[in-house]
Amino acid sequence: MFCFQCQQTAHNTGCDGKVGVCGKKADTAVYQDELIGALITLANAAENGSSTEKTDMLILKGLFTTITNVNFNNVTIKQLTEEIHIERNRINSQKFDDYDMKKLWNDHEDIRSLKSLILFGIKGMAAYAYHAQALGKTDSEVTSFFYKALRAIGSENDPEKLLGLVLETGNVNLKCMALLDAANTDAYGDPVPTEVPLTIEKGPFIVVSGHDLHDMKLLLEQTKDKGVNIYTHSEMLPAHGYPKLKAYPQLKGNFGTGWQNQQTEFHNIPAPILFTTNCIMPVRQSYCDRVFTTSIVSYPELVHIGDDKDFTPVIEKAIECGGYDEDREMTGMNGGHTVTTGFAHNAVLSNAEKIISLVKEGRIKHFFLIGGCDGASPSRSYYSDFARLTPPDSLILTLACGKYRINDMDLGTIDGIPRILDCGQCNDAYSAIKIAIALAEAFDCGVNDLPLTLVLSWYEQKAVCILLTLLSLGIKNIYLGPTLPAFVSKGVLDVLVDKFQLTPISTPEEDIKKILG
Ligand code: FS2
Ligand code: SF4
Repeated sequence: MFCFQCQQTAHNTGCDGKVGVCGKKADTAVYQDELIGALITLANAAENGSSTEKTDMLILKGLFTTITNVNFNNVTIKQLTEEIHIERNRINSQKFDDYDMKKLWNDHEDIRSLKSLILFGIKGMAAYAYHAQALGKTDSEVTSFFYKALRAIGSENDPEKLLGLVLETGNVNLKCMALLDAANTDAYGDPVPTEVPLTIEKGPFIVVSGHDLHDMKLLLEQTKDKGVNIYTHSEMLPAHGYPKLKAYPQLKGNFGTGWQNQQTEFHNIPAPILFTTNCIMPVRQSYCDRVFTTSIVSYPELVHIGDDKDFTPVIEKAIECGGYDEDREMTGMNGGHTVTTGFAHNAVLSNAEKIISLVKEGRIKHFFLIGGCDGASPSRSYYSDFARLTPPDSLILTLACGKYRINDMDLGTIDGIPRILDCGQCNDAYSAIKIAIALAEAFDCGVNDLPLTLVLSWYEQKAVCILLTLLSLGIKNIYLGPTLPAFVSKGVLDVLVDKFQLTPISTPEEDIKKILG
C-alpha cells in the first residue's frame, strides 16, 4: 500500500506497510486507489459522453468514500467501483482502462505534490457537496470542477497549470462551502449561541457523530416521544446551535471530546453510536455491537442504515442498552462542564458594531482563528497552550473538531462577548471567512491588514480544501501544524512559503511573540 493523505501518516512520509496508522489495511488502500482510478476514467468518459445526475453522485460518493476514517470496508468500496464501471459504460460506449494510481505515486515529486493537493482537496470538497446535495442544493460550477480536476490528475503534467488548478480547487471550494452554508441555514435556521451541557442524563440515549445535519434531523424526528435522548459527538456539536434542531427537547448535550479519544470514551458505553461521516476509528470489542453507520461511512460487520434512513435499529438498541442509571457528569479536555457553540457568521456579525467599537477603543487588539482538525499526535497540545497564552484583549474564533482542545476553557469575556467563539464544523470555515471579510470592509483594509492570525491544525482532506480556499483568497501568514503535509514537496512548499508566507508552527510562546511582536 501507499497512502500519505493525512497528517498522521507513518514517519510523516507515507503509510506503506500492512496497515496504515488510521487502521486502514493494505488491501483496503489498494481498493481505494482502484476506486479513484475508476473515477478518473469516469471523468474522461464523461467529457464526450452523456453524464447525468447519477454520474455526478457517483463522483461525490467515490471521493468521499476515500477520505480518512470514512470507509474501512472492502466490500462496499469494491461495489462502488463496480457501479462506477457500469456508469462509465452507460455514458460512453468507448473502451476505457482505469487510471493506474501508481503512475501518480511514482511521478516527479512536485507533480505528485500538486496533483495530491488537488486530489485531496476535491475529496474534502466532495464531502461538503454531498451534504449540500442531501438538502437539495447543487451548483453546476462545483459539480463540473470535480470532472475537470479528476481529468487533470490523470493527464496534466504542466506544473504551472497544476498550480493554477490547486488554487482553483480552493476557489471552487469556497463556492461549495457557501452552498452548504445556505443548505444548512435554509433548512435549520441561522445558528444562535447555545450553551451545551456535557453531562449525560440517565436513561436511554444515542450518540451521533459526524457532520451530516440532515441525518441528525431525521433521527431527531424519529426519536420524538420515544424516551430516548440524543447527544452529539465530535463534529456534530454545532447541531445544537441550529434553531430547528435545538427545538427538539431530546437533543440534550454533547458526549465526549475529540474524535481521537473515541476508543476510550466509548468503552462499555450503555448506548448506541451512529456515525454519519468521519471520523470513525477501528471499532473495539467493548462497544462494537453498538456502533451503526449510515451514508458513506462503512465498516465491516456493523449495521448500516441505508438510504431509507430508518433508524429503528439504533433506537431499539438505545432502549435495550438503557443508558446510565444516574446522570453522569462528564467534562471537556480542560475540566469544563459545558461548551458553547453557534457563533456562525450571522451571530457574530449581528454583534459587528459592538466588536468594531471595541477594536476602536483598544479593548480588542487581536483576533485569532485557532481551528481545524484534531488528532492523536501529542504535539497538538500546541493549540491548547497557544489559546491559554493569548492575551485577554484578544478574541478567538474556532471551528471543526480541533476546538475540543479549547472549547471548555474559561477565557472570560470582553464586554460580554465570550473570548472563544465557536463558528461550527470544519465547513463553517466559510463563516470565519465571512467574518474576516466583513471586518476588513469595516476597517477599510484587506484581510491581510487586519490584526488577525490564523493558527490552523490539519488532519484529513477537508482541511486541505479549506487551506486551499484560504490561499486562493490571498490570505497570508497562516500558521499550520502540527506537521506540514507529507505530500507537499520541498519545491511546492517553497512556492507556498514564497507566495503566501505559509508558516509551520514552532512553539506557542515563540509564535505568539512573533505574531504580537
Ligand atoms: Fe475532525 Fe474528522 Fe471536520 Fe475532519 S472529526 S478531522 O473529519 O472534517 O474535522
Ligand atoms: Fe496512513 Fe492517513 Fe492514509 Fe490512513 S489515511 S493510511 S493514516 S496516510
